[in-house]
Amino acid sequence: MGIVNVTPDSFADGGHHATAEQAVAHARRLIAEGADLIDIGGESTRPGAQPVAVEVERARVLPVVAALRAETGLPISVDTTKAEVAAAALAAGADMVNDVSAGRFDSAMLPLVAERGAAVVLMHMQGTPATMQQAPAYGDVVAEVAAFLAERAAAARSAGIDAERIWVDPGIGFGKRPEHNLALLAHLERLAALGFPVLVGASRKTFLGALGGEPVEARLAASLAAAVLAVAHGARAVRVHDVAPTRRAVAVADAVGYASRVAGTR
Ligand code: HH2
Repeated sequence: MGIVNVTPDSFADGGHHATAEQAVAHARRLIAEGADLIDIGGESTRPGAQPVAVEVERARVLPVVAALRAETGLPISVDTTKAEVAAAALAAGADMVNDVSAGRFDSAMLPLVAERGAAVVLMHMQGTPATMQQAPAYGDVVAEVAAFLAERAAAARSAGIDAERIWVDPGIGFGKRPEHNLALLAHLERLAALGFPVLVGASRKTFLGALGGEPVEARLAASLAAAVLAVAHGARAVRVHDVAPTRRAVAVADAVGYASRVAGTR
C-alpha cells in the first residue's frame, strides 16, 4: 500500500504533495514502482496533530481520488475517520476506507462502509492523535490489541460489513512506546489468527528512529527491515512511503516463507 498524504503536516512527507496535482503525480510514481493499492489521506494523524475540518479534508482528498480513479484500476483507499469524507471518496471511486479509529470516532462510518459494499481497515489506537503519545501503557500489549481488533471486527460485522472486506492493523506508533511496537511486530501471528488480513504501517516511524537514531528522512533501511519482519510474521500488506525498495525486500520475505512452507510439508 503506497502512501499519498495530501497534507501540509504529515510526519514523514508533510507538504511534499500538498496540492492535488503533486499528490496525483506522487501516486503515479508509487504505481509505477509497483504499488498494489494506494492510500490517500487528507488529515495528518502524527502524534500531537490537530483535527482538520471536514470540508478541508474533503477538498484535499476528493480531486486526488477522482483523478486516480480515471486512470487506474488499482484499489484506492481513503485514510479518514470521518464518514462524510469517506462517503464522498467512495462516491468518487475509492474502494476502501482506512479508518485509524476503527469506526469509533464517527458512528456513521461502519454503516456507510456496509451500505457501499466497500472494504475497511480497522486500526488500533490508544487515545487520540492529539494525546496518544503522552503516556501509552499496557499490561499485555499484544493481547489488548488483539482483543480490541476482535471487538471492532465484530462491530463491523454487526454493521453489515462482509468478513472478507475487513482488514485489521495493530496501529504501529498510535499510543505505543517503542517496546510496544516491537512486541506487536514480533507477535503479528496472534493478530493474523483473528482470521482477517493484517496491514502494518511501520514506514519511517519514530520507533525506528528510537532504535538507530536516524532522522525521519534516513529511515529507509530500518523501514525495509520492519516491512520484511511484518510479512514474515503474517502481515498481508504493508503501508509504505518507499514502494520500489519495499517490494524487492518483501519479495525475499515471501520467497523464504513459501520455501519454508514447502519444506514443512515434506
Ligand atoms: N499510519 C499513519 C496513517 N495512517 N493507517 C493505517 N491503517 N496504519 C498505519 O500505521 C497508519 C495509517 C501515519 O503515517 P503517515 O500517513 O505517513 O503520516 P501522517 O499521519 O502524519 O499523515
